[in-house]
Amino acid sequence: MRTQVAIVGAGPAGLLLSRLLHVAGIESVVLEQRSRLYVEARIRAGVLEPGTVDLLERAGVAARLHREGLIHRGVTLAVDGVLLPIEFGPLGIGANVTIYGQTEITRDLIDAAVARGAPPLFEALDVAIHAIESDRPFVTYTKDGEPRRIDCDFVAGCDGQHGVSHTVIPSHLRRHFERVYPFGWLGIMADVPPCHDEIVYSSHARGFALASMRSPKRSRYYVQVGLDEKIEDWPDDRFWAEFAMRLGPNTARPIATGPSIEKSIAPLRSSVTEPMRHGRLFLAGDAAHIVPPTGAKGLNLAVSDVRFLSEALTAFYRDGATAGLDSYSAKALARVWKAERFSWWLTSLLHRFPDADPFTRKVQLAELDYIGGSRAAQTVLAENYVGLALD
Ligand code: FAS
Ligand code: PHB
Repeated sequence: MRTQVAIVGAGPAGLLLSRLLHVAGIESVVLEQRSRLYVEARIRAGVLEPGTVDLLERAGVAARLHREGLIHRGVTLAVDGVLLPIEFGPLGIGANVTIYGQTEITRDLIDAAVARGAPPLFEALDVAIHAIESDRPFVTYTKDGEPRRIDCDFVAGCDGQHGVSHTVIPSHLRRHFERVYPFGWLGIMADVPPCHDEIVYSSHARGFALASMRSPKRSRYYVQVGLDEKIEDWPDDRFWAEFAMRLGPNTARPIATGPSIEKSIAPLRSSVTEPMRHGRLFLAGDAAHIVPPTGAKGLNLAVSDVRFLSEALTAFYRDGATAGLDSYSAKALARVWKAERFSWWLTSLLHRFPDADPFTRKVQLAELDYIGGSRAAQTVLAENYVGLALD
């Protein structure tokens, strides 16, 4: 088989890139190791920056998002139960965020790919990327036990944090930066009305908690847990009690409890692999960078990488221009590192670090108190939260 761009990974990065290339008249093939059922069942992000919504509109897959997505004009911090609303408009931040699950974006993109007769190649195993330093790269894989090969012009590594594409960059040219946090997030999904009309990030002496949602009838909640904790340590009753304690009595009063329909623990880390391009291989999304979900940046960074890469590939095929391809890594990384900083800062501010001394908690409380009284500090937080300009 031959195509113009071979894409490894059918997460939001790979699926959206394939869609945007199609809109520009460029052929691509998406290779995915998992089944369609598995990919569509994964529960992950929920907060979309305006730039993400804009690109999904350009891709022609935003109709359901506009019907079902929730517009949020602010975000709320809670400090030991005391609420600190941060409204974007009064701070001069004209943008809003949209609440719409990553699961739904994945479904919308797969449906669009199937509708155009170009579904991802699911259950494509043993993907290997070859000859990226030549102008004739190719990808091999196994499908239904049969070895297969795709010849292409470019390879997009969109295979996430456990993918293989970043390993194809020669190790002496690859730089890896990482920060692992001494805690994780236990997340639940429950078909109960959200306890608050905005997202609440709660910093509490017992630990961090997050109140989010997917719809007026479906809530998405998280509590910080230790790295040694297991899902079986957290029956629903224990989660609901701990979640209420960490939000504080006022915010917790409207909590409607109910059975969890999903419950999982995710570790937190920050990491970046540089460069995001080598020869004919381009990395996008979690394949190149991971952020702790505190700043709601993971999915949005994947989308901004895809914006830059799709524009660069479109310019190449339209008029042979290579400037976008040559500047892709530096341009994407400039935005990635700003989001890495914001996500690290908000994680460090809101979580209880197991080895922290009392001084550390006092400094956290002082910074939160400062944010509460400073328009400038709230503007900085809001500007980063809604997403920095895509210049
Ligand atoms: P993805 O990981 O989504 O997709 C990569 C795809 O590549 C997967 O389908 C995988 O099966 C496939 N793949 C991997 N190796 C392959 C191989 N060798 N061959 C073929 N296919 C291969 N972000 C937020 O903003 N908010 C959140 O709350 C949030 N929660 C998260 C919870 C978890 C458990 C995880 C892991 C991430 C979370 N994220 C969150 C971040 C997440 O949303 C990512 O940023 C987003 O999925 C990035 O999309 P992709 O880059 O497409 O990577
Ligand atoms: C979510 O709704 O899953 C969510 C919201 C905000 C975050 C992380 C996750 O920062």
